[in-house]
Amino acid sequence: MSLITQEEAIQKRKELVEDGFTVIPGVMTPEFVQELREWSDDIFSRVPVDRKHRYQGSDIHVATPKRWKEMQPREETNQSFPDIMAERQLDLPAQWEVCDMMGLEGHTHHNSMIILSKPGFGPPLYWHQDFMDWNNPRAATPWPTQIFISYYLTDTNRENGCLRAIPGTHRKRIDLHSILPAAHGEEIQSIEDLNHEVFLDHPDAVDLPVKAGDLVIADGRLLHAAWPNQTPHRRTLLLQWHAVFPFPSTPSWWEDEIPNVVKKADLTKKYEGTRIPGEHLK
Ligand SMILES: O=C(O)CCC(=O)C(=O)O
Ligand SMILES: [Fe+2]
Repeated sequence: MSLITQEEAIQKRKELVEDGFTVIPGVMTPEFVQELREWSDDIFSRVPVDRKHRYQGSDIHVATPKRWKEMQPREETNQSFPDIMAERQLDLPAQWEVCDMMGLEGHTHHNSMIILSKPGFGPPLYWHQDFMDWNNPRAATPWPTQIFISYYLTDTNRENGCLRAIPGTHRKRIDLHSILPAAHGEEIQSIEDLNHEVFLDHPDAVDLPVKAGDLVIADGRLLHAAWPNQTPHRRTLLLQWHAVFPFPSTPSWWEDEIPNVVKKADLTKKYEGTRIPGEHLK
């Protein structure tokens, strides 16, 4: 039996397109979550977190062993290494079933995942969006082309630093966009004052508390942040990046209008990557 009905999958897809995120409950089994918790706790007992990653909590990149071989020669560090656990997450059948039912077509990934964590009493995560191709007309698609798929390994709530998001900001410019430095760069990482506006509450923000093992899917363009962890317990998140609907392909189920800038995109042109939204965010 499927985790969700086809009707629910279409509803989740609608949320992802319109709000920029959606949650599918119970995609990982409690046993797998437990196994991943032990795996990641062991890594955290050995790997110190660089101060520059204090707001993200950590930034540990784990590749599948196959991918690691292709990346040679590359030195293994405690922040970047191969592990079969990456493959087991990326290949999770229930995840692929849900993505297929949602009609997330043409997906590809780089055979790697990221361990992000928030230690007990860890600070908040600043508002940011993670999209890196804002000069490209693909930034203007009404459907996602880059998504992050994540699983929290504990139940999350406001107290232990759950995720927050501002619905619709993957496609609509708001006041915050004009004051935010590029995500995860030196400027935002060097902010010391937790009362700085990059950490402030926003009237349109919503909390996204989840259960351990729920699947969170979000558009890479979405503004999101996380509350501080006010408990002594670590709150870990495993995150995968996926590309979907390779530009300029249109989802087979798309029925709404397609913006001119997308329809008339010059596919021969190269666009310099940037994390700062420009004319494609209205
Ligand atoms: O910690 C979280 O809940 C979100 C992490 C995140 O969005 C990031 O590190 O880019
Ligand atoms: Fe993020």
